[in-house]
Amino acid sequence: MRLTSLGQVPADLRPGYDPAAHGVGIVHLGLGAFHKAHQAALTDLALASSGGDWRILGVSLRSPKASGELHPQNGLYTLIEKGAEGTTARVIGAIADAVCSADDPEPVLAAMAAEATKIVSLTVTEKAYGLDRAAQGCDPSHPAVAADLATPHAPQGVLGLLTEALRRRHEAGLAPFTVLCCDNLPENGVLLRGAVVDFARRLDPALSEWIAKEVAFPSTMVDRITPAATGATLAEAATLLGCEDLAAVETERFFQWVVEDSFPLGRPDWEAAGVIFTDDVSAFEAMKLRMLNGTHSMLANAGFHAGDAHVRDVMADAPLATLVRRHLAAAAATLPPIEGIDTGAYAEALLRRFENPAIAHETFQIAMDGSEKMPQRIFAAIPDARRADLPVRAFAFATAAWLRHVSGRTHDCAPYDLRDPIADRLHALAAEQDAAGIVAGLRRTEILPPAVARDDGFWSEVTGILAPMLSQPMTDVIAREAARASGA
Ligand code: CS2
Repeated sequence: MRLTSLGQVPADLRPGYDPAAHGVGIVHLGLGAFHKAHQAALTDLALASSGGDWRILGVSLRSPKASGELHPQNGLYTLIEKGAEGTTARVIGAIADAVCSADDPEPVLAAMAAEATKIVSLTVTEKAYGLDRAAQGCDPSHPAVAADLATPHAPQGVLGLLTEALRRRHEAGLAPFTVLCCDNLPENGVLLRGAVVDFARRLDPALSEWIAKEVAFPSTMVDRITPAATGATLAEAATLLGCEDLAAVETERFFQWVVEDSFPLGRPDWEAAGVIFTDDVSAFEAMKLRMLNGTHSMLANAGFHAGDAHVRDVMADAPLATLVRRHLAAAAATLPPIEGIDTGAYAEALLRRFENPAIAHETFQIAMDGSEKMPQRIFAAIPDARRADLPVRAFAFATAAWLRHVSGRTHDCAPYDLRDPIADRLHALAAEQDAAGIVAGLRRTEILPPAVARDDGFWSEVTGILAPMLSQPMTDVIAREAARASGA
């Protein structure tokens, strides 16, 4: 029997409110495990504490998998929270229904344009937006952006859906919804605002001006380590519930959500769930991107090739764990101070989170989409390090490890797919080149900020680290680097 109603759920796992008594006020684009473990779970707590019509219509953009799992369960799913101190679980009632916009964008647009919708939130991954980061606009060569510019009334992509829904509201004389970008991008609200305004300008300058003037795009920092659900996750949920739950998700117990408080049409009482509201998220965002995500990218690219399948395995691999600590310290040193935050304590907490024995977070998963992740996680820290006269070795190592991954070399590991939106370009740049050739090729791309591309000293360090990574066992390169980092 499959989970379809709360009547099947043991009393101690049910939400602390009656979901049916609350209407939908949020449309969420990007119905992945992260949304279910983070924004939906925290909205669930806010509903239990303070009520309101804040349930969520979840939208899968491309693959109908997530919506196909949740729709037959009436949006219900089990959230399993795991830490060294044990496991807790509860069923989330915040998602009212789930649909897939690739099947038919019309119901999604209708929901976004409905007066009851006050917020459209997004976790679609960095690559889905079609951003031109340097110009703070949209990238018209991105496949979804190009398609939606050609058929703006039947959009499939993020910018197309947001713009068409906002157009409909404007035409109907309705106030715009708040757009809440929850992806790991620096100043994510500002970036998304620039992209939507630019996209709309290409179709309708008056609409673009209205969006620029009237639509709120608060920036947010989101954090919760959430691996993709596995068969083991579903089996655990079935044992807890006594029925089948194909949409169950597992995550760590920790979460953090820092949000700029700019919601003209209101929002759930997220404070009640522990969300932090602030006027300026950017310092928190930089800390999280450079320390958590930057270290994640380094350890994933290096660890995958050293035979560490999961982050917890990396932490048990002493030389690589030394490089994890070095990277956290190097990243912390590039950050401006944040009132009330001790980056040393944050680094210690991250080490414990990475070690979490109950979470099997795959290094291969984190290594995906490096071209979209490296700029804000690694490259952005380099000019700050240079300005403060700090060493850049940790960032050079992280960059070399990414280039090793991109190179496709398999002299010491099994063959793997390079998963990246520009995998073909990266493959052409890196396959069959020596370290100097790969570095020269990368320096000619737009992936690097110009100041970093020009930094000869940095690239000579990267080349020196990458050369042995292309022919020697990664474990040997890591062992030598760890010895150097510990001053041995
Ligand atoms: C990870 C993130 O997959 C990745 O690239 O670095 O998903 C990370 O687990 C989250 O940002 C944690 O909040």
